[in-house]
Amino acid sequence: MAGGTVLNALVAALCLFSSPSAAVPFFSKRQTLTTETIQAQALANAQKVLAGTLSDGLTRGAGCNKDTVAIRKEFGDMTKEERVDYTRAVKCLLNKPSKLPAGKYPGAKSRYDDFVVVHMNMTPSVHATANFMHWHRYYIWAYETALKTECDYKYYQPYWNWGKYADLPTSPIFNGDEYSMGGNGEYVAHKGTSIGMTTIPAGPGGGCVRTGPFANLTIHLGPLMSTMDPALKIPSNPNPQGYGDNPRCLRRDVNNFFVKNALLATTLASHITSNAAIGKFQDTLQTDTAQRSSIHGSGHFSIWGDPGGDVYVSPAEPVFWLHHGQLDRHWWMWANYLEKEVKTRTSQYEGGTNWQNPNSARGKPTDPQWLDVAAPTGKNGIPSNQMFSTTSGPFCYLYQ
Ligand SMILES: *[C@@H]1O[C@H](CO)[C@@H](O)[C@H](O)[C@H]1NC(C)=O
Ligand SMILES: [Cu+2]
Repeated sequence: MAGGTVLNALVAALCLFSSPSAAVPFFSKRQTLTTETIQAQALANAQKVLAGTLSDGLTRGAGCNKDTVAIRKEFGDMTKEERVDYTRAVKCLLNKPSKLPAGKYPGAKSRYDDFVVVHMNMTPSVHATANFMHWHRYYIWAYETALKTECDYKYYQPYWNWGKYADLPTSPIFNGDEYSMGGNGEYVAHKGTSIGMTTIPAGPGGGCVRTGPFANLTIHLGPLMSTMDPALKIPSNPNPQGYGDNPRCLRRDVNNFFVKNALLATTLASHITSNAAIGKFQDTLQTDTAQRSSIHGSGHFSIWGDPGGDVYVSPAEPVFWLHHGQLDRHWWMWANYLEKEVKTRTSQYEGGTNWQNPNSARGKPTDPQWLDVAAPTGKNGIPSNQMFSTTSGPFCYLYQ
């Protein structure tokens, strides 16, 4: 891809551009629900759906019920034992061999990297598209499944509640202790960046992660679209598609710029309560306004660094999965928190199939989605309409 095309693509996907519809304010005077109330209502309704006392319009087998359903927790709400088992299992995937064809992706050094390659391959067809949330739901579930089946992880995929921590570097996710997801990067002098309408100031990190379970983690794939200060001289990948082996440290620039604005709990609640149709909901989730950058992009850029700030390679940042877990939860809350809307919202599907072309072919609920080598055995190519609910199709989980 040409540089300009690549930048447009980033802007479209990591969400930092304005559109006429995005000028509509999120806030409305009648909205007073908190994210806690929204969560509680969504869970109550989703449990009714599971019990068969409320219809979401889908059919589901008896295999997923109140006794078998998994409960995904916020990372900080997990016990220390649960958190340590999670990072142990992630490190296990980082140490297992890749299942990709030998030689095709020289930077894919581990089973974990298989997931990164799949995301790199799929990026243009799963961002700013109809399947954005469906594909990522499927992708996270496949990762959770790999942690459990290939690395004996005993619990479920955690999420990062964006509105919960006012100071991210000292939060249970990033405080760098043995129960965290590793610390911030070491401080190195660097500049911020400007993407679309948003200027991101340099944060308190920028260097290698030296503390916690992912201290000195080596990243091999990418970068493909780094957003870090070029003065940091992050080495380029030997392969133009980013698939070559480019060993370098995991860098973070965990910062509070976004949690003070786009990721405030009040902003998140308003986003859920102010967008009744999926098209509006998705667009406003992924696009900037003059007031604030998009919710999805803001999570990524709260971690930033390399590869966290790279739209193609960002799953190589271990906290990617907590961020996208929360994105899935945000969609789940939107679909479930109003009892009368559950049926309508569950099956809504709208948008194109290519991130750079808003006029690309419309996505259809029957479109199969692909995870290739990341799919659990026999579970590749599942259509989007099997991903409408977290308790139907291949899934059986709720959020607490
Ligand atoms: C990480 O690497 C640095 C620099 O090589 C080294 O000083 C440090 O001990 C390492 N830390 C861990 C936890 O391995
Ligand atoms: Cu993605």
